[in-house]
Amino acid sequence: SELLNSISEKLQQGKMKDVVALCEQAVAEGNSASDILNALLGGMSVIGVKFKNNEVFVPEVLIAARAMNGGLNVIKSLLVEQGVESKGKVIIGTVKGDLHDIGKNLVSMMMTGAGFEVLDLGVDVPTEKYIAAVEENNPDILCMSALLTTTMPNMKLVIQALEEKGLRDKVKVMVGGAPVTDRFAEEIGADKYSADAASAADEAKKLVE
Ligand code: B1M
Repeated sequence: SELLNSISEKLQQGKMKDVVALCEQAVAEGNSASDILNALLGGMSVIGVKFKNNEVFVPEVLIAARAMNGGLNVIKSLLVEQGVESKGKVIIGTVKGDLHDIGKNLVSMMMTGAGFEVLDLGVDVPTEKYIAAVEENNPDILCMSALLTTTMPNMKLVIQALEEKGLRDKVKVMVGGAPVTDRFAEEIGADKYSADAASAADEAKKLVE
């Protein structure tokens, strides 16, 4: 629809206020959360291609990402139909050196929607912070996100630190992010790789069953 197209376009222009207002309008007009999400993701993927081709640069991508997170916040409550009883506890964060948070935020929302209690450690999370959070909160699952080939190896460092602290068999480890693969997950000793936020939430449910 025209409204969903303009969400995508305003996102590409980095107009956060417009994106938020249009998303609110879309919700009010009865559009589904997944249609609105697809409009947001579509806009972000245009930006991703332009970024790769050097047609836009970090500042433009950053304001587009802000608009994306603004739109996500509007549909959050729709994505998250309240799970009554807690399925378990999840800790999530983007690894050290990595500032990408959109995918992580989406995974966090889907996990919440699936009934998990989610503790989000944010971005650029050092190994010690993951370890301290696991020690303090005793989660069922630890989720790590990485969007850069240069920060992916930090996932392995966290798993090694869990092993060294004798915590590895107390928590399931899930990993994801654009450059991460099933094979990489296996290599570093993670329990599960997920390609997207919805399947991450499904896999999380299976892991705690
Ligand atoms: Co950056 N960036 N970026 N960037 N950026 C990428 C990732 C890149 C692929 C663009 C490109 O060149 N084509 C490239 C990485 C190349 C590589 O390593 N192979 C790149 C680069 C190079 C950089 C900088 C180095 C650029 C520079 O400064 N020269 C720099 C690094 C900064 C840093 O982190 N230290 C940088 C900076 C930025 C911004 C800050 C400007 C901004 C981030 C803002 C923010 O997040 N708040 C940004 C953005 C937005 C992108 C792109 C355009 C979009 C990423 C995104 O949000 N996608 C991206 C291009 C692309 O991916 N095509 C790019 C939408 C999101 C929903 O998808 O995050 O993949 P994604 O999440 C998915 C799945 O992967 C999965 O579920 C999600 C939803 O289905 N998933 C998980 C994610 N995490 C999971 C965890 C799980 C499970 C599933 O745990 C269980």
